[in-house]
Amino acid sequence: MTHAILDTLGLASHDRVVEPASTADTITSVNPATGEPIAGVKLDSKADLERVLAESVEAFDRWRWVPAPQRGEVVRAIGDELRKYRDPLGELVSLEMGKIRAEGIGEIQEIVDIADFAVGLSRQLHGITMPSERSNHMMKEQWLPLGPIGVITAFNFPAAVWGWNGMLAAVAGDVTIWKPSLLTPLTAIACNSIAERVASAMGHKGVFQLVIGNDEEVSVPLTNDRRVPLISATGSCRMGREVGKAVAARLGKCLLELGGNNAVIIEPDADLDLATKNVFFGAVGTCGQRCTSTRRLIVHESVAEDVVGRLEKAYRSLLGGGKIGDPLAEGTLVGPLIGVPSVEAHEAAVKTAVEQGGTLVVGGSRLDPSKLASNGLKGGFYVEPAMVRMPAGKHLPIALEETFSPILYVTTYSTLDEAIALQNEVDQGLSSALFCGSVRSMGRFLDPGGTGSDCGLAYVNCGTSGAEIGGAFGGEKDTGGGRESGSDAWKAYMRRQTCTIHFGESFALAQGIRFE
Ligand code: UN1
Repeated sequence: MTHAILDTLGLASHDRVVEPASTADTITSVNPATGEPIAGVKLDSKADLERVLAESVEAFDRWRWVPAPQRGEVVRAIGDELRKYRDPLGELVSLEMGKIRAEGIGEIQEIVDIADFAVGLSRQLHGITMPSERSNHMMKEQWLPLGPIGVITAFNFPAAVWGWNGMLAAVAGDVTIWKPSLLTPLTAIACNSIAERVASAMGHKGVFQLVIGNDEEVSVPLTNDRRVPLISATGSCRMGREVGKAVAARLGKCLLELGGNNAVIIEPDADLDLATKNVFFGAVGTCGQRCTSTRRLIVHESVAEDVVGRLEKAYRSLLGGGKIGDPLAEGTLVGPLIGVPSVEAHEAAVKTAVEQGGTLVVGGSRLDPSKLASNGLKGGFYVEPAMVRMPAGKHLPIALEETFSPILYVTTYSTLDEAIALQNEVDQGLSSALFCGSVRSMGRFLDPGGTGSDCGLAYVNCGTSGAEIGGAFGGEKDTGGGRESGSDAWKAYMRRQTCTIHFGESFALAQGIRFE
């Protein structure tokens, strides 16, 4: 446990953080850039979860009484503290998850941004009023705190997704019980400790809870617990189906943010330089480990050779130029995958694509050990991002699946309708993008009748990843339908009450019913 970052963030002396070990009650956090252990983390048991649940219920009973704008003041102070620690926290994200430093820091910035958003929101948790059909009656809606909420997050955004949920939940009057990925527990401890420390110092202990444990001891009982009215879960479609089923069985609420299989369409009149840069970032950035990563390129046949040529050049300069490597080193563009299973899945998908008739244009293997050494790397889970061409106008079966690694499948089309049909052919519906020069193509893609992109996120002349916090984030179909972050996503963390008030004297029923 020699990392300076752990000292700066107070993790080295945190009572949950121990020497690396693999025992039943400890998990080791591994640096994907080297394959070496960073530190051990004590796991929670069912009994620990029970204690956390009881504390959460008590904390909720105090927190719900605090007026929303005062809850906003607490979130403001948390945002300020996160600003102070933004860089070391971002570096911890890079160390534990493997995304490059700029993206790690960007992730903490995303929490700061949503904290700011939530502070403003704390004075705007508006309900509407509506006219009553009866005289001397008034109707209005109000939004009330929901309770302790469960937030299950994935390794790829080990901090920001908690922020999106936790900051909104806090102004809403809820207590957050965070269950992070077991691949990134240190980031969770660091972020949650800051939030809980700041809130406690302002007299509000227990608003930010953390449980770290396996499915059987922690996730399953948390998901099944009726004291937790909302489970917000980010992860695979498989996980989402299980969580969704369990929560539905007790008629609880779910907010699901699951897989994506996002495409970019490039029209013949698009700015090809802009399009190529965005596709490249979307496909190889974060080593293809965003839900919003660009996985498919649907390019007009008249510009396909040009675009593929530009992309191939970019891939080759990435592979040859020492730009894949230590995520914390200056100049690195692509870090490692999270672990060995991801490396294996990457190679297997590329192999399958070729077997299914695809043509491998570039990349696709694990990074050659000799290249690793020449880049000053000792180990780690590195791969070459891959680009695979599919037959014209159709998908290879493998392209319909989400492989969580940097593989870009390319096909061509002749009409925009055909391209949109291809884009919508997958089960997932998270993010989509169109590059075009004409307002007609844009209108077709964003058609108000909904016949364009079927995704929750639709971009024009920008790439599929890198959403801002101000919009509602999430997707349709197998992506799960949930919305997090901006816009009116806060409503998921509150319950709506329709209030009808009679201030007259005469007995009156709705629908004109007489009951004399
Ligand atoms: C995810 O990959 O789970 O839009 C979230 C983006 C980020 C969030 C991605 N702001 O790419």
